[in-house]
Amino acid sequence: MEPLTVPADDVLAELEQLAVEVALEAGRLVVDERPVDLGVSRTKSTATDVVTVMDQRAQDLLRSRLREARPGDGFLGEEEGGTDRESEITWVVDPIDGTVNYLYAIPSYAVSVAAVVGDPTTPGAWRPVAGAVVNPMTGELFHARLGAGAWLRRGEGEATRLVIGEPPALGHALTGTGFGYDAGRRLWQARVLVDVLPHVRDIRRIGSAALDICAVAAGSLDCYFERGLNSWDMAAAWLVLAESGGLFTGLGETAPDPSMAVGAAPGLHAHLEALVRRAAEAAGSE
Ligand code: LIP
Repeated sequence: MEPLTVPADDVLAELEQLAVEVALEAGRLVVDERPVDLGVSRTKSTATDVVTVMDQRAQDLLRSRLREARPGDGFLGEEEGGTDRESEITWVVDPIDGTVNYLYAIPSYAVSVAAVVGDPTTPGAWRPVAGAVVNPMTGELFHARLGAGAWLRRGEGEATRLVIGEPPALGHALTGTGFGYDAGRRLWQARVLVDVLPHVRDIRRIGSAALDICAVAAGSLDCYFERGLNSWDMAAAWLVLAESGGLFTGLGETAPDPSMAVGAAPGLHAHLEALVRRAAEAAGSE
C-alpha cells in the first residue's frame, strides 16, 4: 500500500471546518425539505423514491460546495462512485446515513462528511484525516481532525472534547450493531447475534452506523460491531472515535472494512473483537 501523506495541521483544520460547514448545510436541507407526509406514505414506493431524491439532493449539495472550495480533491458518495483527484484528499460522504429512520421520521440519522487520504475504494488503503457527523434532528455535531481530538457540539452550545471513558467488562457492555438489507446477510448477522447477545449487557440497533460509532466516542454506547459498512458509512465517525481514544478496526489487526468493523475503548476492544470473530467463524459463510 502506498504510504499515506497527511497534510499539515493548518490544512487539516481547514478541512475539518469545511466538513462541519457543508455537513450542517446538508443537514438543514434534508430536514427543511423533507415532505411532511413522507412517513405517512411510507407504504408507497413513492416514499422510498422521495428518500432517494433527498439523498441525491443532499449529495449534490455536498459535492457542489466541496468542489467549489477545493476543486482538486476527489469525491466519493453513497450515491455515486469515486472521481479523480489532483490533491491527496478525497471527500467521502454519506448524505443520509440511516435512511430508514429518515423515512419513518425517527430522529436518528446523520450527514457524514470525511476528508480521507489514500484510496477509499480499496479496503485498508485509506484513512480519514478530518470529518464531521451531524444529526440534523438533535443538533448534535461530532467533528475531528487527525491529532487534534474529537469534539461534540449540541446546537449553538460550546463544543466539548470527547475522551472515551474506562470501559465496563464485556458482560456489562451496551453494544451497538446493525443489519444489512439483503436477506442472506441478515440471516448471517442473526446467527452472529445469537452468539454475541448472551455475553454483553444488551444490544442497541440505532440504524445509523455513523451515529453508532460516534455514540461509542461519546459514551452512550460502550462498543459497536457491524458487517457490511461502506467507507461512507464509517469514514468520519471512525476519526471521531479514534480521536476520542477509542479503537476502530476490522477483525484481527486489520483496518475496518465491509467484512467487519469493531469499535470500543482499548480495554474492551480486544474482548469484543474476539467474541465477534468467534461468532463470525461459527456463523460460517453467508
Ligand atoms: C445504514 C447503516 C446502518 C445499517 C443500516 C443501513 P443507510 O446505512 O448506517 O449501520 O445497519 O442497515 O445500512 O443505508 O441508512 O445509509
